[in-house]
Amino acid sequence: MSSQTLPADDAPQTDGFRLVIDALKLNGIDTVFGLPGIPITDLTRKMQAQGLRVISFRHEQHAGNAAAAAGFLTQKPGICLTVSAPGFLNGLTALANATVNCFPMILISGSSEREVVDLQQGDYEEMDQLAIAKPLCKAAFRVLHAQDIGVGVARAIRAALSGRPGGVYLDLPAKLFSQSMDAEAGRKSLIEVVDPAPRQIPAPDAVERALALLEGAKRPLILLGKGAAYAQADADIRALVEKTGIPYLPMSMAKGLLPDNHALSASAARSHVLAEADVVMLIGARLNWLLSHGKGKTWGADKGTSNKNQQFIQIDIAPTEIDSNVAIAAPLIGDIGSCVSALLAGIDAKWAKPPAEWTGGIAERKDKNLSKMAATLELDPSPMSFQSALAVIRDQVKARPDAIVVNEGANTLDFARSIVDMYEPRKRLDVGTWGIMGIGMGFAVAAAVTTGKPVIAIEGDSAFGFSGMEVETICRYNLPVCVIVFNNNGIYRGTDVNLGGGADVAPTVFVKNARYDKLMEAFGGVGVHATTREELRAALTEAVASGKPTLINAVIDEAAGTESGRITSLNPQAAAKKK
Ligand code: ADP
Ligand code: TZD
Ligand code: MG
Repeated sequence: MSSQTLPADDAPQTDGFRLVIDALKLNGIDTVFGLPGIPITDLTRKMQAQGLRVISFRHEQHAGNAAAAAGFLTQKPGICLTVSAPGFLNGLTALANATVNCFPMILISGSSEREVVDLQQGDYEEMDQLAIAKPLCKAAFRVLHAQDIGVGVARAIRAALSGRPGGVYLDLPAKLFSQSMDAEAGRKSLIEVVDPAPRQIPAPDAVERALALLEGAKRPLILLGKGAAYAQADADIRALVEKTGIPYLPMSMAKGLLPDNHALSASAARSHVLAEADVVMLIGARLNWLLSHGKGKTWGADKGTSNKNQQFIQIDIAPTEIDSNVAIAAPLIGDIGSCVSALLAGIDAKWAKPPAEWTGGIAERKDKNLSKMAATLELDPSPMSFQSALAVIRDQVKARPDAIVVNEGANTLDFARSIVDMYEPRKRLDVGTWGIMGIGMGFAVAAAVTTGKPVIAIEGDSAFGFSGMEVETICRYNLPVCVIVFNNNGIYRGTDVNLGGGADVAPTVFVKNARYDKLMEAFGGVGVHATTREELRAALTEAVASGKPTLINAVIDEAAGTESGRITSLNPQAAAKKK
């Protein structure tokens, strides 16, 4: 234990440690995800002493991912705390990813002595962290004096939450923590941030423009993105869909905003509605690669062009997002809650629902595709296919719609996204805008810690490997997480061969028949080796009911996957084709 103790509540002097903790607590932060070491070891102890929950990880990237997920789920910035240089860099990927995903988080890193770092004299873990973080996040701040801690924390919180949410870096040099100051002056220096994410009310003429376009549509479509999930305007978004009668498509993390079995969900007719819609209203979704940039065949147009018969309404808090890929006829700039309620105010009983030709056509395609899918899900091949294993998880999520699903991998991701229906908002966390591997265990820990609900992490075997050691963290905090590793012996599949013919296996292939379940057992959790779907069903049902940390090694046909899952076409093709 440290010899130092925190200044007591009635002590005449306070210090940097105490002020950092008080500033966070004053702003409603109750949990910190991190990894101790010089110069923040004592800070983590003192945080715990002061009633903050400190979740200590095995690698900073996963602490950072946990902070990002906590930010998305709670609309409070998730806090990740790391040591200097290498710890900071390990957390930085998560900070950049949070920023790309528009999740609010603050990476707080201790740093080495400024005087030494700036003269490059070779300090312990020397690095100009502020300069490195700056281009990778929304904002970056450094606090040099104890009396500025309150301002530094307040600015970080505001920067993370206001406007488009994102990642913020806060640099706390080692010397700051032991600086002392008058306790009363210290208390007065702290800032409780008032209205950290101010509502941004859309302009009335922008609302009218959007309503006019929507009302004139013959084949309207609403597209919900993870910004809509983040905004927590669930009831109004549902009312907008239901009152207008407009079919909607959820992006992966917007699934469950309305239940996936909702009559107006067009998910099972995705390619039809994207290509045929005449007016598309985007709510918290960017027209990036995940939506083919609003162009080409997906949208019923020629390659590289937009569909001349299609117009867009876009609701977003970031004005510069508009026209980023195709022309937006009706931008609606503001926070989603305010924008959607303004639209609702303009929709009365006289609102004409979309023509039956449009909705009927969608329903027909949905029925056809859903019954095709149902037939596939009934099959029970041996070894299990992605679909047969996911059918089991689909049933479990239906039975426990409050469970949170975490999902990463390639085939494991793509199949799970379309097979596992979600019923409640913000219950699905996945690889997000970058399609990044490694979020799995960090997101799972955050979901369990912030909600207390069961977590089901559906993981490709490669994807799991990026954060696998955090099963110890899951066991240590006894979190209700069930990890299901879709073990197909490799990246995409386990059947590739070494093109050079040597003894090494192909770069995408792993040790055959690995037993990931033993990893969980090593730390006292429950490990299950499941080769049939009845074994999988029994283990998953038991895991969710018991809340015990569990890892199910689900053996999947190693030949079943496709290269890069559903984004095969993004692989560069050799210019010289084989004859
Ligand atoms: P998806 O990947 O699900 O399509 P994106 O991450 O591409 O979603 O888009 C999310 C969008 O939501 C971003 O452009 C972001 O600016 C926007 N956004 C996030 N929060 C809000 C909010 N509260 N109000 C309005 N827009 C928001
Ligand atoms: N590294 C990082 C950080 N992110 C990535 N997306 C990749 C590498 C590349 N990659 C993918 O895009 S998916 C994937 C990798 C390595 C793993 C796919 O294998 P899996 O899933 O076992 O997780 P399936 O079910 O076998 O397809
Ligand atoms: Mg795999």
